Amino acid sequence: MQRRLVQTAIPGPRSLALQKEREGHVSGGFGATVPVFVEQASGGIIVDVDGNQLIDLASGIAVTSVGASAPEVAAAVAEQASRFTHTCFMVTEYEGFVDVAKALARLTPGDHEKRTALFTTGAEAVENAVKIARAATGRQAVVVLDHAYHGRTLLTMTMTAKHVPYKAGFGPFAPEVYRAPTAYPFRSPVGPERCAEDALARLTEMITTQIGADRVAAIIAEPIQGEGGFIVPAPGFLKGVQDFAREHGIIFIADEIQTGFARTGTMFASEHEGIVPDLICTAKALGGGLPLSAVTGRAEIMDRMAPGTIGGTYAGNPVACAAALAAIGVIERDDLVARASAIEGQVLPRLRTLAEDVPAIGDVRGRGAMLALEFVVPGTTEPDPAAARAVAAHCHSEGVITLVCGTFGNVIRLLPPLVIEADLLADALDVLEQGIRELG
Ligand code: PLZ
Repeated sequence: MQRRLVQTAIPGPRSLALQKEREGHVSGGFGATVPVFVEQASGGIIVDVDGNQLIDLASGIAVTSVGASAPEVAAAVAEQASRFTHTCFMVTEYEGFVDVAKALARLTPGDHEKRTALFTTGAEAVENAVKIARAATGRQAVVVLDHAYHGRTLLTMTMTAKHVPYKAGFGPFAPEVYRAPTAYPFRSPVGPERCAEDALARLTEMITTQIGADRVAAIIAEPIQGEGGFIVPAPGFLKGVQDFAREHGIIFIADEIQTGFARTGTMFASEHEGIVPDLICTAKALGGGLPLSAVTGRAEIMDRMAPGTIGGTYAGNPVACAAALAAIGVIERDDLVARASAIEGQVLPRLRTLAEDVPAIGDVRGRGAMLALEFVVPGTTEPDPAAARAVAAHCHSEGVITLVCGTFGNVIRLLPPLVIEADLLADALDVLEQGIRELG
């Protein structure tokens, strides 16, 4: 049984010393949510260099769904590394790459014929999905949504909505990226009931009148918006977007980098929306902690690409592929889809009850093990980022790792490893609840 243990201040003296050393060597451009240095991590616990045991409600931002040192992943990595660490798939090939492609064809939504291209990071998958959509359609425009997050590279940063910290100072941005409305029920100008139809009408009007649908290569959407605030789109919105895309020969891309691989209580969050994306971007949990990303899509789109037109030195690295196959094996064997639903069942009702008591909680939302609280000035919908920061700070000092997100910085998000023990999660929720009640 794992348990939380806080035996020094957080960060403790050894972390503080390392932090000081870091400051002299590491670019100041990196933040640190909880400035502790890690010794070891597994299941739902991260052990720091001062011997504190912190409960992990972040999973390294939705990566370590099977835990940060799953024995199956560790063994597969060691076995592959002892045979070869790298060849470059564009030079000489290896089976792991093909096996991951096969697994993605089987697991992603839709039973059409699929092909996969592997890369390394999430941003790289999104960049390549855009390249593929442009090449396949001969069109240039890319439509992204309000509150979107797609990465930090030049193109994906352009596609990302939020100015600070992702874009400020980093322009000029990539051309031919257009932002359309999203269906954010809590902040819908017409209320949650009419949110989907209203947002869809504005999106289609914007595309038709400002871009021209016949110029659009792709519309890309996160089926639950992650960094933007764990926004679950109003029911029917994404289906409407997909139908519009189909009608106009636009490729519909789902960015499932954060939502994929059991996280939301289905293998992919697109399933909740009844959509079958033409292309789907995955990363994060795919690699079981190693850097691996993918674009999986309709064979007729993916095969338009001539040999040599996409790739990368490390694209689909063999050690990362071995880790991915092991992680997927654990997700399926241990039915982590059901585990994510069980986490929702444990957490969501408790957060909803809490929200009835605490007027600073404006909204409780999410699916599976991707859940969030949005903080507002009581009695209004005005975002209260200070409240979210205060709750997170309380959690951190008590040994619970929580992340803040959202366009307005006022959302606390919960992303535990899917293998977290129920008692450990309950303890983390006690700490969270205490921090929220102390807001007064
Ligand atoms: N698309 C939906 O969530 C990464 C970013 C954290 P990379 N999200 C965490 C940060 O502050 O950098 C993400 C995502 C979605 C794309 C990405 C990008 O994935 O692997 O970070 O490039």
